[in-house]
Amino acid sequence: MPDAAVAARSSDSTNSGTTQQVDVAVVGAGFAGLYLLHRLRKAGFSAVVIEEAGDVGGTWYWNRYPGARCDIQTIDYSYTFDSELESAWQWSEKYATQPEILRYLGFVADRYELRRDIRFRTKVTAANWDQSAERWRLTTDNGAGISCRTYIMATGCLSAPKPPEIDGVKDFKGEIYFTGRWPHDEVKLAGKRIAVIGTGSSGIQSIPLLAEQAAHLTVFQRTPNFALPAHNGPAPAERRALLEGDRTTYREQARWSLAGVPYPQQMAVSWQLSDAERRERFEQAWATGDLVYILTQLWADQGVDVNGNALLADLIREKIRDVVKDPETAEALTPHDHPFGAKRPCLDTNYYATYNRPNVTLVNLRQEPITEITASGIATDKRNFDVDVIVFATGFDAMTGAIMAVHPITGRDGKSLSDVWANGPQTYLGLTVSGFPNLFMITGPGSPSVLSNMAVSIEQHVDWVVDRLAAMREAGFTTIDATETAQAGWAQHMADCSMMTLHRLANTWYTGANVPGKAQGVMPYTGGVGPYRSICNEVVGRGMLGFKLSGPDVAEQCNDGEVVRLQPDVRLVLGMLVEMNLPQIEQLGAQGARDFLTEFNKGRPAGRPVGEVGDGVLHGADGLLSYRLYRPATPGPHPIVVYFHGGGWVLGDEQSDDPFCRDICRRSGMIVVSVGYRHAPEHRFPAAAEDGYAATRWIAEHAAELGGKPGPVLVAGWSAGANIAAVTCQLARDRGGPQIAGQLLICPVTDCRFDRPSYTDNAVGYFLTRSMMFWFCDIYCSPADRTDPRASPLRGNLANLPPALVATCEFDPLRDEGIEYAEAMAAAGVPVEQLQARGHIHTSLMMVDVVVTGVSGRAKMAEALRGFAGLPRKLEASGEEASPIAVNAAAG
Ligand code: N01
Repeated sequence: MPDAAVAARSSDSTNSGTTQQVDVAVVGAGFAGLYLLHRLRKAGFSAVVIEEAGDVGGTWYWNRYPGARCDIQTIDYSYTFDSELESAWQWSEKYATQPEILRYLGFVADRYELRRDIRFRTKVTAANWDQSAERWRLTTDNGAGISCRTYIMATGCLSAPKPPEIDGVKDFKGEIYFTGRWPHDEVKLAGKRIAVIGTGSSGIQSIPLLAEQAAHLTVFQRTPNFALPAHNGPAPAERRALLEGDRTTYREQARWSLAGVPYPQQMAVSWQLSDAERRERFEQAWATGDLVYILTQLWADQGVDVNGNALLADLIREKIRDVVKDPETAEALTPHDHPFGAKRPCLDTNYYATYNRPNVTLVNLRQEPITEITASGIATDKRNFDVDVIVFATGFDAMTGAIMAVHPITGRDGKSLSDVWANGPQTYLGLTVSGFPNLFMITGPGSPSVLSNMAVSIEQHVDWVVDRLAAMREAGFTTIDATETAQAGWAQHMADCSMMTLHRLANTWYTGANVPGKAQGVMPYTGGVGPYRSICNEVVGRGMLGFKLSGPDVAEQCNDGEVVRLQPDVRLVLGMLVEMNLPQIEQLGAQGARDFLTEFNKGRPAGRPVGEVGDGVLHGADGLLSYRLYRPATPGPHPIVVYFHGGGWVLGDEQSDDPFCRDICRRSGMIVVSVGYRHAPEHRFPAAAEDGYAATRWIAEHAAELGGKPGPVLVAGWSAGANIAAVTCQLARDRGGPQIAGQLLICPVTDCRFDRPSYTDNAVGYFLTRSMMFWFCDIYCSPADRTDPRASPLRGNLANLPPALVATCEFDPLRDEGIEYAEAMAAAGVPVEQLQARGHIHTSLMMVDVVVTGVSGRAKMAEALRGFAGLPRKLEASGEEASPIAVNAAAG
């Protein structure tokens, strides 16, 4: 239906008695509610919007404090659903002011004649699901109740202001204002003594303007925040040209980006850049004045690795010290308690410089907490501050406040949403809650929401919901409810995602920490806007996976399951591999496959620096073999780990697992010697196995020359390399040495058979395929050789082997034989630890600085190696929490 026709048509709601009957009721007439109403009408649904305010605008209606602006560039913070609307409105500034954004939303409401279906100055006082009628019954504080098939919360994430939580507020005789509920009439502040409590975005935006008017401004700061200069002005011409040059591509890139703004994934990692290069990137970002840019574009590890993040945070701290003249004030304003970006950073105009004004005082509440508010001002445990005005910039009960606390919502079987969410919000996709049929949330907890450009996330949610409602109507379904399995799976996926970024390391409103007594946990989805969009699409593509659909005249439909079982970064990697349309390795021939692997490995992040990397040759079973040695930066001698690379006995060499060898060297504080053993088909079984054994013996005998600690060595390997490591342990036991203190087997081949369930479950789709393993085994050894324990160590004698850590991955054809080997060794009396990596694939643990969720697994491996060597399991100051190809994001 053309937009003009939609505008001319109002929703066809009816009043039966005192109840308004509609298909859909929406709470909130902000960015989300307005677009929702437009889309619902266009799809032919009758709809009403209930809005507490006197007009449209949502957050931009209420937050009228001096200095209120958006901090995502306005050309990105706009509706994109109608190109005519885009052409009809020109933003005047890079970051529009609150009045301009409110005018824009009013313009949108007028253009599509939305106001006539909005009930202003009305609050929903209760919402109950009526099971027999399969409708929501709403009561309101102003006019008729509402009966609707579908109830949608477009309430915004930051719309329920937090109470002051300070005693004595009622005693204060002066004026009190909340930034989140700023009066509509002019507030006269000139010449007054003003106090501001709070230094989040609202405080930081308002403080410079309040200081210009005040006789004196006193800022009460509990936690300093990172703020970056906005460099506001006209919308940057370059960005505008980019948008106007190809609007469709620009908008589409935003939709598939990580933060909802079209910036690419940054690939360079901090340790590949020199100090000067990092500073240059930083200064350029500082001059750009763009939050998303500085949050995502400096280096790939800035948002996911504490060390990579600290490099950036230090540069920002330097800037604060440069601007603020009084060193004590500068120090008080400098954040040290959270990684940059883990708490929502702010964009400012003259914020830090404001503290150089003679009429501004900063009170550090960490040193002198507020004890009470008195009739004349604010008392700390050290001083009294007499003021005329107190501005509370103390924030919101974010994400859940407006949905849960504003009115009781009662779902199926009388379940209350407050009870269901007592320990934190439970949702499926951040859109729905199991047991609350036909209830949707726009940008709810569990969706990218505040970690994204809200405009992009709102449009995606609205489109998804309205498209589903239309499809249900088409198919005759009248109710939709998420299953508990799907919801629990989403909670797991959320938890997995939260391990990829640093948000979990800060006490913020993202985690509920700002509200006393609120359940704690990262509430927004940290996996990124594009990945989230693809998951929502996948749910639809898989027959509304995780939803129960029913209707009076159709059979119930329920494709139950979890939409994402892979770790989030593994899912991204597999997606990228699919897009690369890689050849089937087993069809390339051995040399073709080797060439392919060499090329492929060029694209991965280089490993991190270690103390020294050196190459040499050693004696194998039948001649010289190359090796590469990785030495820690710490003083030696260090225990030695003999390492065997993966590659199905056919591919790879002593350098092909380079990032992993570096990582394990750094984490364990041990020398790693990676051995270039002989490969099939040139050298078939048992060449690789015998080389493994001979190399281990040679390294043990030459430990001192290699700078290592004489005595037992350790062995480790991945895939076919883990097969060689396992075989080496058996041969060393049977052939009188060398002494091996422990074995680390990562996704080992232990039995050359292909009939275990993991071979069937994971036959294709997870990089290592069943047919690839067939091919490797065929090249390496004949069927008759496969019963030899040097090919299939599971068939050997497992008693008296060195202690082992066996790591297996859930989505790996080799999973079951690895677990079986661990269990069989344990049954034979060998001390065995297992690491079963949930949601991982065969290559996950090797993909250093790509699969961030593999970090904890590698940390455990290093600990186990240290334990085998008789060292304390934790290496002092092992530091990094690994990094890239992941996400950090911003909000708007
Ligand atoms: O709220 P906040 P906000 N005693 O929670 C302090 C968005 N936004 O309204 O950190 C003393 O960030 C509290 O201290 P602490 C944006 O997403 C966007 O500023 O809890 N102090 C903190 O300093 C933003 O993140 C724009 O220790 C108390 C401050 O009050 C979100 O809204 C503009 C206290 C609250 O900061 C919220 O921002 C504005 C107490 N009892 C907002 N209680 C844009 O530019 C709290 N504090 C788009």
